[in-house]
Amino acid sequence: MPAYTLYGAEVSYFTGKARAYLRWRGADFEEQIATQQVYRDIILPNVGWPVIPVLKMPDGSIVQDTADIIEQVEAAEHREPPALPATPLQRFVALLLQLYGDEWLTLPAMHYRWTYNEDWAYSEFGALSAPQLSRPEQYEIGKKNGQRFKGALPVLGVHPETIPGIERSYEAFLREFSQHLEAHSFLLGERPCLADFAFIGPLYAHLYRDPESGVLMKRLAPRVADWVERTHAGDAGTGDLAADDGIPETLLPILKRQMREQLPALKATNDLFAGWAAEASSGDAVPRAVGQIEVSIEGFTGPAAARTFPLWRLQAVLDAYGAMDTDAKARADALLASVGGRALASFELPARMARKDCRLVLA
Ligand SMILES: N[C@@H](CCC(=O)N[C@@H](CS)C(=O)NCC(=O)O)C(=O)O
Repeated sequence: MPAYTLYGAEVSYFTGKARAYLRWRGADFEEQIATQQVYRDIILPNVGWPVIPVLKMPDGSIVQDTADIIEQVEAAEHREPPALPATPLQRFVALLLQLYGDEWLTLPAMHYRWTYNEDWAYSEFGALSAPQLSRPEQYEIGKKNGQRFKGALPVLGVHPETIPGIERSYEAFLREFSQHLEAHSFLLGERPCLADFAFIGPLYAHLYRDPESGVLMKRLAPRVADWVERTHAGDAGTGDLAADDGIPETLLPILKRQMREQLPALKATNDLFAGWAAEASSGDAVPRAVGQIEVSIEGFTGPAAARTFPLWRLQAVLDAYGAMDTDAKARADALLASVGGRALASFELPARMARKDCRLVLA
């Protein structure tokens, strides 16, 4: 019997991230589709809320959240090279790109799926949750389940007012990533790392595999489609990360885009989170959102929920920054200054968070 079981789905953003990582790691795993039964018998009793992917470890324990999955498998497998870069600046940038892949590229991924691939997505959702039913019955079930995900669009900031900005930004991102891939096989050099697995989240299931989105990616950025295929297959690459803890120059446009678009949203969320945290106590469950913010993408502005989970991913980034010695911090500061991210160096979360029973709590 394989050591690990990944419960997930081909259509799922974060299952793609976990799958690409497990393949690259060479972990002995099998994947089981998260049918209605799996949700009822495995996910809900162990996690407490309906979410994929979850991983069953060799000792039978269940892990939810892809960052925890990667961390726990890394600790159990003891293999080289590590998924999280060992050197300080690359580690920081990998976590920063994880924050971008997990919590910002959700906007184009979800927009293109639900605007251009809606019926297809319903059929896929139905087929995975009830494989025994007929296609029309699956479509009806898929429509019911899919509504929950489509309903996330306004929460994320996808509205008629922001859609032109989301599309402009995504197309520019594809150009920037293509230019990077002309020089390097993966994000931080010639082998994949955490940042690549995080980018697989949006760029595989939604933006490559959803039919209309896949046509767009292959037309505008065949190199990105090729990177998706390699990374999702678990390709080990042909070399190592950039030498001397370096950050490839060709990544700077992507980091600039992140600082321009995502950092203001994090800052606005953090201000609301501070208001909530001032009244809360250690151990309190952190709400999934703490009010409403505005997001602004390529000059198109609209409302979004002030989601707290991105602050949790940000906490990992800030911890990596805080752990740097003077030399690494100076290099990180120079990098941040060159990408318009100075504000990140002095970013302070009002309170620390932790995860308890698969939920965020105040530490
Ligand atoms: N932070 C989680 C996110 C997992 C997630 O959002 N999964 C989606 C499917 S790809 C889901 O099941 N969402 C249900 C929900 O958020 O209520 C991770 O990294 O694993």
